[in-house]
Amino acid sequence: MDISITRQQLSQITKFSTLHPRPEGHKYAYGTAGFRLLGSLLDSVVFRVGLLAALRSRKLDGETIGVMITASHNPPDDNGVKLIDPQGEMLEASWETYATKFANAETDDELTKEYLAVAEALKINLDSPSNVVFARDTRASGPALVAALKDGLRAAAADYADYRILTTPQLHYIVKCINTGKSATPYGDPSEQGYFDKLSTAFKIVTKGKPKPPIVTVDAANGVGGPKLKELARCIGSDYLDINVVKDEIDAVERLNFQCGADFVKTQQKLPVGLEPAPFELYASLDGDADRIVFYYVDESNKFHLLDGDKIASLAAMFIRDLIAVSGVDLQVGVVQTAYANGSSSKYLTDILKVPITVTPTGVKHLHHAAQLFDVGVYFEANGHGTVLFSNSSMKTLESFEAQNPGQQDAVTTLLSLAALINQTVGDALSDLLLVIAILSHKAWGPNEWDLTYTDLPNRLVRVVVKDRTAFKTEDAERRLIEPKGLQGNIDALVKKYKSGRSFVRASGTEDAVRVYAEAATRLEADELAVKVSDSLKGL
Ligand code: NG1
Ligand code: ZN
Repeated sequence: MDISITRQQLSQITKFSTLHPRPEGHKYAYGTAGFRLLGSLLDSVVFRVGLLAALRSRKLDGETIGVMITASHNPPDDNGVKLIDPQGEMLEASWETYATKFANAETDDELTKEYLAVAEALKINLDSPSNVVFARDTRASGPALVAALKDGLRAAAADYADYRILTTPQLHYIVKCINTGKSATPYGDPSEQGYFDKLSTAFKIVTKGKPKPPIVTVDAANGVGGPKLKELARCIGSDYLDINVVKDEIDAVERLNFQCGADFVKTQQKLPVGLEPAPFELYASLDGDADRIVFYYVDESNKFHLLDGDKIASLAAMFIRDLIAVSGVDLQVGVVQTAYANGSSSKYLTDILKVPITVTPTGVKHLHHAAQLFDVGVYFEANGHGTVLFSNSSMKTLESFEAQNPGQQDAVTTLLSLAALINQTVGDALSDLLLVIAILSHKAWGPNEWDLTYTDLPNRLVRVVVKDRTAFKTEDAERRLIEPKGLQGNIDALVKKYKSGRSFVRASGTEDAVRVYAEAATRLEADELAVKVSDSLKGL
């Protein structure tokens, strides 16, 4: 390592850092969603994330790292930042600790020391190439945070490219495209147009010869998904698809995720405010950075029916399982869920579809890794974040498969096009939207036929504030408590009293509280079970 370059870089970091002072008294933590809090508290954090991204790229021989500035479904005044690893995956867990350390360094000097300490511990040559790309959502605090990020990247002497406003999954796509560009299997053209072209071409192949799908109305949460979806729909063309985008006021920044969007619809179990749906038409809501989607419809009596992440996973698993069966390829589709997946969905997958399920702790990175173990791994959180991963070996199997008849050939072509249609890096609301529309079009189903595949068990999610949430330790993918001692026995005794009863308690990873989940055969019983389990936490 060239000493003079190192010295120069460290002095630049100290110098630039004085422009991005750390607010006093705030403790930052890189959690499941990166750093996420009030935008006004993030300037120093984003500057420091720039330094870390530069180091991460150097550690990986100059592979490109992504930085996304977004707070997803959070309110407009929040913002956040997270790193994207070279294959478009979430940041490797061991680096989350460095991110937290950087963010909390008290002084400019301490920060510079931390930077050097990481470089030395991981044998990173500060003189080596570093490449970073970044983008942001539509929040008002975005441009200033981008400026802080650029300062961090300049201070650390990284090369960077600003992709301006993108959805989170678009940036994941671009990172993977850049890093696979020279490989035997390039993922795509590393540009927004490349993303639109890849999805629209795949959609047209998957739906070839099928009737044009009925119109879909999409609530874009007044976020970045609105303009991007319109552009995607334009690329596909109105001969193939009719999409009506509502809640697309990205300039009315205070309306972002306000009384609309995927999180509102899922947690409130109701329509976005102001939407007046026609019975049995398909509706969907995105979140603020377009990596989550939930669907819904109303019936003839205007009753709201939610089609959440579990319903999407079941639909996708069924469709892919059937295509594999028709094609005769030797591949296994599996589904990854968390404990929050509705019990009916798990039963449907296991008993009816005979598809294996893995249950992981909450957090997309756990689901993603577990899905990689299947030939074709479908994963979704109930809240609508998810995707379908095709392993490298299944891609090779499909590409080299010699079909014996046109039916087999069709099925293999559809499977290969699905792998292109579905974002292979991360849950992507736009790609998931097209996936669902394509499947419904194949089956000639409307939302109610899809809904009929199984009936959700009534459920209730309660947030309970406790003295110390870290006292809650779980096992069995968060489905059982090992501490506080004795509590699980009480929960078991309560659950036994309810038909189809299930309940579990775990500490939230994103809020200072624990969550109680309960489901049972009827609405009344699910509510009662949730209340009783919550009551059993009193005094803790
Ligand atoms: P926590 O706060 O750990 O329950 C929540 C969601 C997760 C996930 C993360 C990250 C529920 C019950 N939990 O986690 O599914 O989306 O936020 O955003 O929905
Ligand atoms: Zn999101």
